[in-house]
Amino acid sequence: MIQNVKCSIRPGKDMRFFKLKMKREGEICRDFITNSGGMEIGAIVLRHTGGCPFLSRKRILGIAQAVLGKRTGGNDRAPGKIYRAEYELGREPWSTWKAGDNPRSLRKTDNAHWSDPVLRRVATHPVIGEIAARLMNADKIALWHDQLLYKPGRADRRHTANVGWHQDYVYWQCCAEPSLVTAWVAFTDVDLSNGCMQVVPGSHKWGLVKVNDFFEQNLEKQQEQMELPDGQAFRPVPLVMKAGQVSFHHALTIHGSGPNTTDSPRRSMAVHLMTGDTRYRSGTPAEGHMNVKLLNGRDGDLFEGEPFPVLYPPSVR
Ligand SMILES: O=C(O)CCC(=O)C(=O)O
Repeated sequence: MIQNVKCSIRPGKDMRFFKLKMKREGEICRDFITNSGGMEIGAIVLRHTGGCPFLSRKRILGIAQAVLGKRTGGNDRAPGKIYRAEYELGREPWSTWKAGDNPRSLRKTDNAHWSDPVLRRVATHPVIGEIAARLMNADKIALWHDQLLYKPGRADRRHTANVGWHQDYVYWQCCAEPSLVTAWVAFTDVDLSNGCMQVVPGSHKWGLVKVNDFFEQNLEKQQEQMELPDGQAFRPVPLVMKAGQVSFHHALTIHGSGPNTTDSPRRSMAVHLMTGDTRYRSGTPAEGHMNVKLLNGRDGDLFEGEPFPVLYPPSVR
C-alpha cells in the first residue's frame, strides 16, 4: 500500500521544521529506499497539516486560480495567466494547449517556471528537493522540468481528458538511468470523482512495461494489453489528496488518471526531479525530449547548468 507520511510542518516554516520532522519520520522514509537508490513502494503521499510544507492551502488555491484560472457559471470564463499568455518572467512555457483550442481537452504546459515567479518558487523549492533527496538516497537534486496539468470538468464519453497509464521513464530514456522522481503538487482537492492520479505500487521494479502512453484515453484497453512480469498484478491505488499536499512517484512507477466528472477543473503541478548524477544517453527513443535540446551536449554529459536549477542542497542554488 501507499504509505502516508503524516507531516506536521507548519506552512511558512521551513527546513528547520522539515528536518526535525523527517528525523522522526526517518524510519518510514528508509522504507522507501531500496539498495538501487529508488523507492521501495514507488510512490508516497505527504499529508501535511494545513497545506504544503512551504505554502498554506489558501495560498496554493490562490496560485492555482491566478495561474490556471477558475471556473465560473459552468464555463471557463476566467482563464488564468498561463492561458491568457501573460508571462511575467518573459519566457513562454511549452504547451500542448493554446487559447481557442478545445476547452474540453487536457491542458499540459511544460516549464511553467520559465514564465511565472511563484511557480518557479514552487518548482525549485528546497523542501521538495530535500524530500526527493531522501527518497532517492541522493546528495543532489535538480529540476528535470515541471508540468502544469489542467483537466477540465464534466467529462463525457467523447472528452474524457484521462491521463493514460504510463511510466515517466518511457519519455525520459535520454537519461542513462531512471534516477528521477516526481513531486506532484495538488492545486485542487483530488479524488476519483475529479480524476486523481492513480499509481501501481511496486511497479517501479518491473522495468519498462509494454503499453505506455500518457495521451491514451482508453485506460481499460491499455490495462488489458499490458504485459506484466510473471506473478505481478495491476492494482492501481488512487492518491486522494487535499490542495497543497504533495505525492512523490518514481520514474518507473506506472500511473495514470481517469475522467473529471465534477464541475470544476482538476489542477496540479508535477515537479519532475533528477538526481545529480543523471547523464545524457544519446540515440534512445527519447532523443526528441526537450531537455536533450536544452542540454545541447554529448553522450554521457551530466544534465546540469542553467536549464536545470538545483533544489538540493539549497546552498548550490
Ligand atoms: O496528473 C496526472 O493525472 C498524471 C501526472 C503524471 O503523469 C505525472 O506527474 O508524471
